[in-house]
Amino acid sequence: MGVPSDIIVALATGVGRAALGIVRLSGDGSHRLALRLCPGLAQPPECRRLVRVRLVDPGDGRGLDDATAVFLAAGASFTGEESVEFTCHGGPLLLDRVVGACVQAGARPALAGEFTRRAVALGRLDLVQAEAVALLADASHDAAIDVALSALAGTQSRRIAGLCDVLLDLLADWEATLDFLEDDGVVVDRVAAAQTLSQAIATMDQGLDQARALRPLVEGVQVVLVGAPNAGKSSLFNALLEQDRAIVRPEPGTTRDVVGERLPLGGVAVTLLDTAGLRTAEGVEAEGVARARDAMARADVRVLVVDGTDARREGDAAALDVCPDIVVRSKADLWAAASGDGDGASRGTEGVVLPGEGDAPVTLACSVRDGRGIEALRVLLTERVARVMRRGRASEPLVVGERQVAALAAARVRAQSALRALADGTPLDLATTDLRAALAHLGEISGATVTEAVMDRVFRRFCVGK
Ligand SMILES: Nc1nc2c(ncn2[C@@H]2O[C@H](COP(=O)(O)OP(=O)(O)OP(=O)(O)O)[C@@H](O)[C@H]2O)c(=O)[nH]1
Ligand SMILES: [Mg+2]
Repeated sequence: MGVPSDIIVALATGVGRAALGIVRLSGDGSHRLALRLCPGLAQPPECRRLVRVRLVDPGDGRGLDDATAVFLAAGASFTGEESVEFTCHGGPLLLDRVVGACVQAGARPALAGEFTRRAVALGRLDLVQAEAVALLADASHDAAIDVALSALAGTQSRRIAGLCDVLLDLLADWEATLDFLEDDGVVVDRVAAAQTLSQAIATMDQGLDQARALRPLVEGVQVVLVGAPNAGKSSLFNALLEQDRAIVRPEPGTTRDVVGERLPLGGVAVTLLDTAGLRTAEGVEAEGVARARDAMARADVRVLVVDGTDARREGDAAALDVCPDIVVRSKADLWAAASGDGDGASRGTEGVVLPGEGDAPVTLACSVRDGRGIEALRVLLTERVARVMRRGRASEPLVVGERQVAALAAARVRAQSALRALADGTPLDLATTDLRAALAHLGEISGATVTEAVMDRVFRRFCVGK
């Protein structure tokens, strides 16, 4: 990672009408460049001191804004580079003009996440902390903010470093044995090493479990509607959203892709997903079914929709290989009216919730025609979503987000393989190779061993100005 030196500029605050907007410059020479927009300043003011400035366009001398400025020295700014921050009035057009004037004076518009990337390149932050910065901007729940702040303070990085230390100590022992000592008859205490490695793997397992529980808090809760074709999934999707979002047709196989929409439930912004009907299919429909299964595997709450008018078992959980949290028996207006008796769910106009035992799913009768059961379903979903959120809150994460989880999972696979080699009595150099690979994967988490391509992927998700 080379140290970048050109001057970048961007609006650091949100686009749109606001009281104030911050324009940020970073790079060698940014103080000198900023002075060209501040004819009232003969030289850079004292660092970190807020000064009032009249900003002018250095090209034609026209006034841009009455603003304030802070000059930051290299080593004392967010990026670690010489930086300037102008706090201007908040009009989008005005801020555009200030950014444009900086560009005219020689700055380059920053790429997404480029300020944070520079902070990482200069060692001000590691990749875990950089991702925490993005999480702070994207947080849709206050628990996500707590997680991000603790990561930014370095808690998570220290835990990863602790894990690396344990593996590094083992590696040092093993390599020393391989290089010098084995010939002299000195051998590694495989039992003690296996114990240490088992503990490290247990820490990794705990970290992966925590990350799983935390995921909905960080990325949002997903509720998926699944079931056989024509069961009434899209109709229910529309009824819950109270809008005509998904196509509903009498013929089975209408929905071909996963359709997602935001649904607020008890103060949590949930993503509700409608999916293709599950059946053996070919071509584009088979792709739809694969996507439905994928969405189901990732979802936090699974609702199985069963056509209540259909007495056959093809739409059941077992037949469809679905493990639902809630089962909706749809089209209650048809089967309840026709049968007149049926089970408890068929009586009255309100859907009756049949309580699930233990982990057994709760069953609910619904109709989008007369609205029965829809409110009861909403209440039930709200309760399930709250349960998912509670589970995540308890955790103190080792890793957060898909990228870090993948790296930790990969580290665990190699650590496990090293443990097997130790137990099997396999030559130590094989276990050493595995341990080195496990360490490299742990290094990916903090960014010590990532490629530029991975960095590109991480920072592409940031907004410009971060
Ligand atoms: N009477 C009645 N008809 C319903 C109800 N819900 C859905 N339907 C009808 O059932 C048919 C299928 O509904 P959809 O919502 O498209 O079913 P789906 O599960 O999304 O179907 P696919 O996308 O093909 O898997 C349509 O003709 C709907 O009008 C209901 O509560 N009452
Ligand atoms: Mg559908």
